[in-house]
Amino acid sequence: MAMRIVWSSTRTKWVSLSGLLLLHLAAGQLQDGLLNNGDFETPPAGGFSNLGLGGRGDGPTAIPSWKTNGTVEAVESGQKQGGMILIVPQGRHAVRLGNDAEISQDMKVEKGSLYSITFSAARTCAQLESLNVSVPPASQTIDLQTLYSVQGWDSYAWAFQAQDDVVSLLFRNLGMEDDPTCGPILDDVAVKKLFTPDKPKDNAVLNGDFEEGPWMFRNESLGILLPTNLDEETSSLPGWIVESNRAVRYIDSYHFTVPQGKRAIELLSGKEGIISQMVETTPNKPYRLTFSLGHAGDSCKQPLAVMAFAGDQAQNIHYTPNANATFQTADLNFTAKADRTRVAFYSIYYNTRSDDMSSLCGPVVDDIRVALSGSNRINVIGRLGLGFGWFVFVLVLV
Ligand SMILES: [Ca+2]
Repeated sequence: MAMRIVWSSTRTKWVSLSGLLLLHLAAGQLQDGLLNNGDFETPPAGGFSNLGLGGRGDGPTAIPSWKTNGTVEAVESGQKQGGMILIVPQGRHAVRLGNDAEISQDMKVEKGSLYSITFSAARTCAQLESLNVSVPPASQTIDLQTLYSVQGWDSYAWAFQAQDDVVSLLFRNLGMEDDPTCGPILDDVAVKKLFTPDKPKDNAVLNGDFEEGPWMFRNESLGILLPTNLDEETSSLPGWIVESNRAVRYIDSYHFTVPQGKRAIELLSGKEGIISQMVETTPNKPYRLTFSLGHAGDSCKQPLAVMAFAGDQAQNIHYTPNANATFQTADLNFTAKADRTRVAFYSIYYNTRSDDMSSLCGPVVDDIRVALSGSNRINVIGRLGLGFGWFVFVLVLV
C-alpha cells in the first residue's frame, strides 16, 4: 500500500516535470547554437535530388525549416559547375542564393535582447559577390570579394537587437549577375544571445579578455570574421567596434593559440582591420594600457606587430618570438584628456600564412586592460626605500 503511494507520487512528479518541459518547448525559447536545419543537412521531402543538383527548390517548404523566395538551390559537396567544384563549408549540403533570392527563418527571441548570428559563406564566381543578412529593420551587407582563408569560405558574425518576440532572419543575394548560376553559398547558421559582461573594478575595458562574443562551432577551425560594425550597442563582440572596412578574426583556443581564456582577436589586413573601444577615464589622471600580444599558432609569417592607441598616445609594438612563450605583455602609458578615451589596435603588417601563402593572418591581442597608473606611487616607494637603505648604510659606516 505504502509502495503504491510512493510510486504514484513519483509518477505525478514525472508527469508535471514532462508537462513543464513540454510547456518550455512550446514556448520555443531560442537555444544558442545551430538554427533549425541551420546546416541544411535535413533532407527535404522527396530527398535532396529533388531540390538542387540541376533542379530548383521552389515553394515555401522545399528546404525544411526555411522559407525561400527566388532561386535558392541546395548544393552538394563535390558538385561541379562550369568546371568549378562548388564549396560546401560544412557537411555535405549548403544552399546557394541566386539573383535577388532570399532565404529566411522565424526565430522566437527575447524582445530587447542582443543576439549574434554566425554563418558561413562562399562565393561561387569571380565576380563581386555579397550577402545581405538582416533582421528587419537591422541589416548589413557582407562583402564576399575578399577571401580571408584559402579554403574558399569564411564564417562571419553579425548582431542585432530584437525589436519583437518573433523576428525573421533573412539572407539575401542583392546581386544581379549575368550568369544566374552565380551567387553566394550559405551554410552553418547559428545564433547566440549575447551578454554584456560586468565591468571589472580594476579595469576600464569592457570584455577586454574577449571571452564574450559570437557563437563558435566546436569543430569550426577558421575562426569567425567580425566585419565592420560602428555601433557598439549592436556588436557581436560586446564593448568593441570594428571601425575599419575590413574584418578582424575572432579565434578560439581549440584551433588557435590564445593568450588568455578561450577567445582572443587576431588582427588582419594591416590598418584596414581596427578594433576599438571608448573606455571611461578621469581627465588628467595617468593610466596604463596593458595587453597580451602573441601569435595565433597558425604559421603566420613574421614579423608580427601592432599599433596600439590610448588617447593621444600611439605606439608600435613588435612581437618578439620566444620559444618558451606564445605571447608577451605590452603596455602604454597615457594621461586621460576626457571622460572617455579611445583604445584601439591594428596590425602594422599585412601578414599571410607561410604554409598556403594566401590566407590572411596577423598578431593576436587579448587581456586588454586600462587602469589608473600606479607607476608614480611605485616610484615614490622605490625612492623612499632607496633613501632608507642609504640612511642605514650611512649609520653602519658611522
Ligand atoms: Ca581571452
